[in-house]
Amino acid sequence: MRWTKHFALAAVVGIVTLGVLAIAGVAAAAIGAPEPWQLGMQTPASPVKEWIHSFHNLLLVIITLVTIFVLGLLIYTMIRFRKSANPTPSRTSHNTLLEVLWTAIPIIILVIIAIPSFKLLYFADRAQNAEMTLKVAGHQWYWSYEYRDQGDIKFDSYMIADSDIKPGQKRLLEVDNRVVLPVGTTVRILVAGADVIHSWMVPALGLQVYAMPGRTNEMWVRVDKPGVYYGQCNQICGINHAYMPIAIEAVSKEDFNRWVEEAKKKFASTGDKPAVIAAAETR
Ligand SMILES: [Cu+2]
Repeated sequence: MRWTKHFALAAVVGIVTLGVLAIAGVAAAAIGAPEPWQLGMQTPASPVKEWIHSFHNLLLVIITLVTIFVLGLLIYTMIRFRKSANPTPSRTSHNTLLEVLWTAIPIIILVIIAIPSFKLLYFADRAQNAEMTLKVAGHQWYWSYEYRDQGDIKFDSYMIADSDIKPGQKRLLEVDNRVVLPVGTTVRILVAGADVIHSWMVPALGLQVYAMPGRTNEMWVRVDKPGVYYGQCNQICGINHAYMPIAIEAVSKEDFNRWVEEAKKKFASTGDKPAVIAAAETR
């Protein structure tokens, strides 16, 4: 049965190649934003995301091995026990050893997955010794932010419309007022919804928090590298759901303190909304 072996080998090579491509795609992605033809997740830039990333890679290895094993078993069975090679089938209906194995091995695999999964959930859940707090509120269809520890800075953040976009700005991702955060600082993030359910998601930082009306959800972030990290609302929240992006600018602690002083003056009077958004809201 030489062609059988060749076929099985080709299938294994194909699956392994796909797995390697998926991991390579992760390594090639740029910081903080999606790329054309990107494969895999964005490069991690926070401790939570690093962990999510390595957990994803562990799952990728496990799922690849399981898939190769099941595919090999299927191909072997189809060829070895086909009618012409096996005209009088066996009438065996039980095999205690096999039954114990095919119950125990999947349980062991699930436990191997569950342990790092629960550790990660608890790690991401609450900030240990947070140094500052950012309050986020989801609105139809923009975000508003509050820095209570920095003299109560408050501002709204709207998407830059296609008609106003400048060269270099990312379409559907750039906003008028970015969230500014200091790098290397543990930031507690409190998220709520002002009208309907939204979700505040920034992939490169491993952030995804539901913005529920009447409830405050918590998460935390410590941005490792300065840069701009983009995200979007990822809970369908109405007609402009796709047009309420998030942009986080991570800067050094000195630059952050400078920004705080400027922001106190800049956002002293808030409430001005771009005409496009105001019109959409009253529609
Ligand atoms: Cu939304």
